[in-house]
Amino acid sequence: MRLDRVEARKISLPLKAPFETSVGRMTTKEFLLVSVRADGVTGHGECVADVDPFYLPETNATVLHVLRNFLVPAAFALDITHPREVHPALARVRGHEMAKAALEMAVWELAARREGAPLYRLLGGRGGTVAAGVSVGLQDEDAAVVEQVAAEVAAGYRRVKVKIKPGRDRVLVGAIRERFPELPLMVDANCAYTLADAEDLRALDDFGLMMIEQPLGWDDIVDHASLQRRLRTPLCLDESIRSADDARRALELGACRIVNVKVGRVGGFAAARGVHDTCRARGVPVWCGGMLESGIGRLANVHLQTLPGFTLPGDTSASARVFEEDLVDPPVVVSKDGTIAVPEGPGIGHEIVWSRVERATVFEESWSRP
Ligand code: OSB
Ligand code: MG
Repeated sequence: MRLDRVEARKISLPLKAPFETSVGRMTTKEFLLVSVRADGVTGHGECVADVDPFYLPETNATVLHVLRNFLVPAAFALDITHPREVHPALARVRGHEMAKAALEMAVWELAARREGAPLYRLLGGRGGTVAAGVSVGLQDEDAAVVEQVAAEVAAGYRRVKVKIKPGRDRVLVGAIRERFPELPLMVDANCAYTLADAEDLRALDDFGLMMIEQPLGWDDIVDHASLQRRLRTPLCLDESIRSADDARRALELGACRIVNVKVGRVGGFAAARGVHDTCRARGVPVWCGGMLESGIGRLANVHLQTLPGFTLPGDTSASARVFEEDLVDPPVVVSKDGTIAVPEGPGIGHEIVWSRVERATVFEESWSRP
């Protein structure tokens, strides 16, 4: 299979409510949707880069640059027999995992559509349902976070994650624990702490958290290993894991006991499966993170987490929590028992509503095979 055409469109979707983490407050989701076509069939991949480089270094602008000048030309040169071949073929480009992932995910989705099969089948997963967790942002008042947690518990989510930062940790988590003593609860710091804050993080050991996600530097595993030795609570790495080798090194060093897998952060489905396999071989649980994706990326995450090593609920929540109107129909819904049905249709398995995509598109650029 040779790709005939690649298209990248920038899409802007207002969030229902601002989402605040230790790195800032987001009000609009702006992302690139990459579409690839071969023999009249088109597949789609949602890029997880943002307008700013505050989560990881890539931005929508760097993704577009790297796609246009390096990744798309490399992809046009390939004769693809299986989508797993794409990631290694892009290895000459160092880093830029989000750009690689968007293109690579689109090829997997295309391959699934060509076979008329749901994405999970190509990935080696299974049908059924996946367990849904939810990520709750910071609010000006702790009481507002507690109320939001209560709403998510009532909606049926199987695990709640709350964002923390220095000065907004022990008291907040204590208030949630007081109201929900048994709730599977975890926190995510998005790199806001340093080793000098180890005692503040150790204070969280009292709350029986499932894990503390990425407390230290986005490119660190050494300090995380020191910190893990001082904590009872398992650490989970997000930002620091950008390949299967990163996962192996982090586990060898004892930098974490759980890994958050995001397809977009590690360079695509093949790499995500690599992280999954590396962890599974060592008995380390993984779960699927989220990037406030539209339904297109959200469904890709649903399919990924049907792999057997995803033993903890992910950050895949219902579309309606985040957007007034999703780009897919039906939207992603979470049932009262806190699960999401794995689609059985071809590719991501829900229809993309092109009229909504068109309305949300800010600009587009496309390339044809020379
Ligand atoms: O650190 O997991 C994170 C959203 C954007 C960027 C980073 C993160 C998040 C979330 C939200 O926690 C997960 C979601 O609901 O998609
Ligand atoms: Mg995180």
